[in-house]
Amino acid sequence: MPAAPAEPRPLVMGILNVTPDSFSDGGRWFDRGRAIEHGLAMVAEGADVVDVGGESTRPGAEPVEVDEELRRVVPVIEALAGQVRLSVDTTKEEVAEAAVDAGATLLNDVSASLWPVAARRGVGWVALHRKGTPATMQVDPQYDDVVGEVTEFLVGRAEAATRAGVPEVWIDPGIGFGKTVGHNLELLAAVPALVGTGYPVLVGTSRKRFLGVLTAPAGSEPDPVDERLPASLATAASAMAQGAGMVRVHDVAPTVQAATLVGPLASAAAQRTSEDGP
Ligand code: HH2
Repeated sequence: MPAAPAEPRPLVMGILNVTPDSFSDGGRWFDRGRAIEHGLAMVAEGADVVDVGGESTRPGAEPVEVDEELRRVVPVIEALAGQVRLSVDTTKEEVAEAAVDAGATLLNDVSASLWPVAARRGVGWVALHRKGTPATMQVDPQYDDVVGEVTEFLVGRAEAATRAGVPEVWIDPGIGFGKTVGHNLELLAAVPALVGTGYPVLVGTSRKRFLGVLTAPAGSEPDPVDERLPASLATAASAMAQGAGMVRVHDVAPTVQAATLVGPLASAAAQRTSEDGP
């Protein structure tokens, strides 16, 4: 008997930072050959998208010149093209254009400004909310209503992109981009509000600092980056269970396993609710 078709699951975007200074894996994949190997390993683990970045966005990161960013990301995208869907994590138009030429079909844009490129090239676009720049964003971020402000900003950008003809628009609340621990938690609890806008939602919590803050004893240093997998999985699973269509992660295999459970769990919950019905 043929196997039943697998239930569709939320997508998993694997992170490939071709950088010397990313917050969790800086330098590990900076060598081109190792970056390509790591990209292929994530494909083997079930990544639906591999997100190639050549400039760290961590708080305080040094900006990277266009030529250097091109040198980092383009050969890696060329080498992986055809094996998996590729996105480019950039805020620079020239890099976005060259990445599309090399085979990327999604622009992952933490500046939420590159939709004209996505429209012109007919590729997908991710709009992320951030407050400030990497240099300033974690200096006392303030909101009156973080969920309302983030949602309004993202919908505004997504509507502009859709009007411009971008064929696929994702929205991302930008966990850790100008947000306190409390703001991050509020946004993670508000995924249904983002999903309710009608745009597919991408969430990235993987190994971020706020997880280390929340898991460490009060008043002590955050738990280290390489001890944040359980918290990364818990937050990714929570986002997916609330309707996020894609999560951006460093640890692909365990996240794919978690993603695979979301559909059957939702079906089982729906079944119970209907059995309990009036
Ligand atoms: N987070 C980071 C970078 N890009 N893109 C999206 N769409 N959503 C995110 O949450 C997001 C992102 C920061 O993480 P990382 O790439 O691991 O680190 P760095 O920016 O230091 O390279």
